[in-house]
Amino acid sequence: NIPEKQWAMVIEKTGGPVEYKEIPVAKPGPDEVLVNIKYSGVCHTDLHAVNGDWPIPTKLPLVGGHEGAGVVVARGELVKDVEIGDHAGIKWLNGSCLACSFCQASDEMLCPKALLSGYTVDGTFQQYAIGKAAHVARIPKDVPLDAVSPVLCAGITVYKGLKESGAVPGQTVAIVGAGGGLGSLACQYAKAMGLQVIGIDTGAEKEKMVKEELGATAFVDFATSKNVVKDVQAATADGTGPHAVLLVAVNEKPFQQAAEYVRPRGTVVAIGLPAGAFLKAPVFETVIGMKTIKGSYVGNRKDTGEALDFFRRGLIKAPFKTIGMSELQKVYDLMHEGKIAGRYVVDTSK
Ligand code: 8ID
Ligand code: ZN
Ligand code: ZN
Repeated sequence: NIPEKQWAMVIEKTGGPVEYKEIPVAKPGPDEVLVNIKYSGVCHTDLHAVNGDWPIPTKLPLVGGHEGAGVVVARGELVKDVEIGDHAGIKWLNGSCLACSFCQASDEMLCPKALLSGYTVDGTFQQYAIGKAAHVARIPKDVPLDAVSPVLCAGITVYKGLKESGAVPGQTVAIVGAGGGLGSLACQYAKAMGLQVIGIDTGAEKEKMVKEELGATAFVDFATSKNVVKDVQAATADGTGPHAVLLVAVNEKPFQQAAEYVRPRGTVVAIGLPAGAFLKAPVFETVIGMKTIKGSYVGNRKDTGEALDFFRRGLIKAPFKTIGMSELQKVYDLMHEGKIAGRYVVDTSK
């Protein structure tokens, strides 16, 4: 009972518009599964893809989306370890070669042949999406598909970023963009990992959410603070700054500021991908403070399983709002204005 046609959100050209359309349901290849997507989170990456913000072009026409959670309805003849009826997630890394030196080292996100959902292959803003069986996320059946969908990109990415930061329980991490999709999950993963959180973002709604719902111990409003560097350092116990900084904002400024307020020996992890942006750091303070600056990009299959397990154990509760998939443009508009506290999740049946 897999239909021939389905509803999807499609862009024909870079810049949009994104249109609600009936398109054919694809058939899975030998090593692929077809997932009936129930819910898909909307990541700022989807908006970057529409806008053509990055140096790599997308496929066109394009079905965006890469936080898709649903039920496996078909599989190719080579697929043995995913069953029809299993709950599965299609994430940013749709597939990789599994043979190159990066794949061999479990760094499959660095695979030169990586397939990217909602970017180089069609993604999850459709009712039936294709994923390589080796890479679909295994979602436990007792987990709600709407609430778990943002874990499939935002959750995996911030969990990996926190591991890459080297911060250990008891230490302090600053989350820059704490009120957004990645940021709200970062606050929750950080807390679950035993870290103290300083949230940096703007506005009363995000401040309330970050402090009261997400468990941050301090909040710095980047728009009203007279000196973000001083305010972030002042929010740490000894005033020397956070041990780690996770940059998940879509704005160049904090990428040029974080190395100033991170603690000596501390690590700045760049995750957000503002268009055309550059990192900057004062050489003197970076050297004499022995500071580390690095990038972090989604996560591997092991990180995926671990991030999902934190969620299954009830450690991750980040606010989300659900909206019909046909209203995706509204979500993009709010996202563009920076007005989303937490994540939007689209319901593919509407
Ligand atoms: O693997 C990766 N590296 C990866 C994975 C997933 C997403 C990277 N990303 C990238 C996205 O492409 C995007 O560039 O992470 C970025 C954040 O994605 P998001 O969380 O989905 O975006 P959002 O929900 O719009 O949240 C952004 C937040 O940043 C705040 C905004 O107020 C918003 O809450 N912000 C901004 I814009 N400027 C800020 C500043 N100067 C700021 N917060 C603090 N200081
Ligand atoms: Zn994403
Ligand atoms: Zn590879």
